[in-house]
Amino acid sequence: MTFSTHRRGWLQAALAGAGALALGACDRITGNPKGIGFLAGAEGLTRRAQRLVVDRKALAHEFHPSDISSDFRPNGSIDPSDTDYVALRDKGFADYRLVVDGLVDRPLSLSLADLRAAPSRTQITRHDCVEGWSSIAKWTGARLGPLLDQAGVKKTARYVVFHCGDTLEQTLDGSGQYYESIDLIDAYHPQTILAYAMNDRTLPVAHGAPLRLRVERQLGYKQAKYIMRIEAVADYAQLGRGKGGFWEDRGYEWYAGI
Ligand SMILES: Nc1nc2c(c(=O)[nH]1)N[C@H]1C(S)=C(S)[C@@H](COP(=O)(O)O)O[C@H]1N2
Ligand SMILES: [Mo]
Repeated sequence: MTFSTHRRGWLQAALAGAGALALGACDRITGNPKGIGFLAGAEGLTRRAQRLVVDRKALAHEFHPSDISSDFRPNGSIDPSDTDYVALRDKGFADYRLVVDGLVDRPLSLSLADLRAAPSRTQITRHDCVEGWSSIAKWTGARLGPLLDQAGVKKTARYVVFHCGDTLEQTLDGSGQYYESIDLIDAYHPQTILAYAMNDRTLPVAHGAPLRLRVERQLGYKQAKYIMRIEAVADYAQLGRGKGGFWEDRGYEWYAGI
């Protein structure tokens, strides 16, 4: 399966989903003959569907260096005590490998040097936590899209899951390990990066060293820190408690788009 065929596949799936949404919107505006005329036509539906997909692809606002917060607070896990993580950290992450596997043709195991050599992006963006605070920082990292292409994501994959190195809640069944998931539209968004630097310095442990996600059209809890493994999946129901992320398993929305 080549990437371009695959890409068409998920775009078509996204368009079909958006088309269904457009029908819902069409129902709601009955009484507006002009609206019905526009939306009921196949061409109108396609146009509206395309607009919804285009919205998901829009860039998050990028700020000026003078906007960078001097006091970006770390949140959630800030110093993981998990044995495997501590062992990596104590060696300055020299033995770190990012695993990319699951529904891929070519599983990857990447060192930090590999990640730093991969296609990258730098962006100054605002992080919005559901707790009601925001901070602005400059992030540099490897773009997720090209890495997924390198691995060859299979057509059956619909999400990518980020398995993290920290346990945020002690539970008997291990479901307290942090994880997150995003769909392929967010995964291939140009501002979606695996950040290894923050404000031009190596990413600090408190903010997710050695690698954390920046998925700029989503809220704070989607920004997985301490990423150890990225798994392409068809469904996230089998993971954790089945809701697609640590906080989703505890009641937060899976789709945290902003
Ligand atoms: N692995 C992991 N990722 C995580 C968290 C966490 O506890 N563990 N907390 C999330 C939440 S709620 C927020 S707001 C951000 C905080 O990122 P920061 O520490 O850089 O501020 O990380 C998110 N990603
Ligand atoms: Mo958050």
